[in-house]
Amino acid sequence: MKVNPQYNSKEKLLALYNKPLLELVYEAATIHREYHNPREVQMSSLISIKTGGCSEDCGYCPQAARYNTGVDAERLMDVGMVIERARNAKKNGSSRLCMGAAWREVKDNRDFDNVIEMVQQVNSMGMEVCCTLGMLSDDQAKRLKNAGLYAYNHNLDSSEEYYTDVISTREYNDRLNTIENVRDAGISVCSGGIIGMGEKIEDRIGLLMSYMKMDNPPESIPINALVAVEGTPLEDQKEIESWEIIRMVATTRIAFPESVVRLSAGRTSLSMETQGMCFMAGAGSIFAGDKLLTTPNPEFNEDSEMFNILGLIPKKPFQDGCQPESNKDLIIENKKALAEKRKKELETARENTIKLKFKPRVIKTVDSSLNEKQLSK
Ligand code: SAM
Ligand code: DTB
Ligand code: SF4
Repeated sequence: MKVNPQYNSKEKLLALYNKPLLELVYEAATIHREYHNPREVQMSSLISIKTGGCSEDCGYCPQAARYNTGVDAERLMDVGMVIERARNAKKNGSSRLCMGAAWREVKDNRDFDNVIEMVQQVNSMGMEVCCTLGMLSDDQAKRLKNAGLYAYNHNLDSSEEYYTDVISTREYNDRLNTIENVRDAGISVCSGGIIGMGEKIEDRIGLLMSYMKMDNPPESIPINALVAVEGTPLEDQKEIESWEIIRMVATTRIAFPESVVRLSAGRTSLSMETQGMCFMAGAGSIFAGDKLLTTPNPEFNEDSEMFNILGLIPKKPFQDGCQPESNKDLIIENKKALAEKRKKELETARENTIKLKFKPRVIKTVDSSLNEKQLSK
């Protein structure tokens, strides 16, 4: 059951969200146990492979170039560094690696070729690879799939109505198109939202309704609590109450029984008890490691202690789907072949120039013995 037909309208979902809290949690916990192992929680690590300098105006985001948040624009991280971080994440128990880039959309350039290589290499380490790189064309989605990408994260973030209050540089429909391209390429869809941006409860329900309307809703639904960063338009937003995130997780759990509900940004402000209620209500994943993309997150050790106390176990990779194959990327291979051809042409040209410059000495001889005598003089 991908979507719960009992809650397929705005009104029904709103009534569910507003149910007495413990009844809501009980219902969510019951559904969770039917579809998932309640002790398993996936640890997923985030790497910001391209930080800051983004052209978009997302009101929550510290990486938008137009806000003064102290996040500097950096170049794409090199492949070796990403692999080193991935190894560390795996060693600490993460079974998924999510690589994030502060891009509006992916461009067909060298940076994207490097991302393709990152995907190939991390997949070969036996981790689920996820990327969040902004908008994607269908061809770009296919290239990522071919490289071995397991999931793509692209959040709708709020209801269509509230979206325009938070972002003006792109439309809700642009996001929906990318999700469709990802889906069509056969990549697992990870899409969710943020609560605590000043939206109404109806907007939280509106977000869920957008997924409800899809033929195939996301396999993963991250629920982020806003991390209000100084310098962004949402810097003064007050922190959500703990029961708001519990309600949102529980409602999402019940509405999409098969999806993995991800308790994402904002955990540093949540007590272990609140997080425990979220796991009880169906959260099946966290981001692990002391940093999200640019903001703080609990340390590995803290989470490991929480797992021990709550009796949770880290979920192994590929429990919900097969590991994709990593195939050679034709664009990169063609570029390499072309570069090799150019190199050879250059070498031949260089050799020819040398030959031209240093013409071999020609000795005119009458007979070879005379020639030898002349030479020995
Ligand atoms: N640039 C790409 C994009 O927008 O899709 C990928 C990176 S972007 C940082 C990924 C997601 O991070 C956003 O969609 C949003 O849900 C989340 N995010 C960004 N800033 C946040 C904040 N301050 N608090 C909570 N979530 C945030
Ligand atoms: C998601 O929904 N949350 C993560 C991940 N997907 C990419 C990102 C959270 C970012 C929080 C702000 C920051 O650290 O810059
Ligand atoms: Fe750019 Fe993504 Fe941040 Fe928006 S959320 S400003 S697109 S990095």
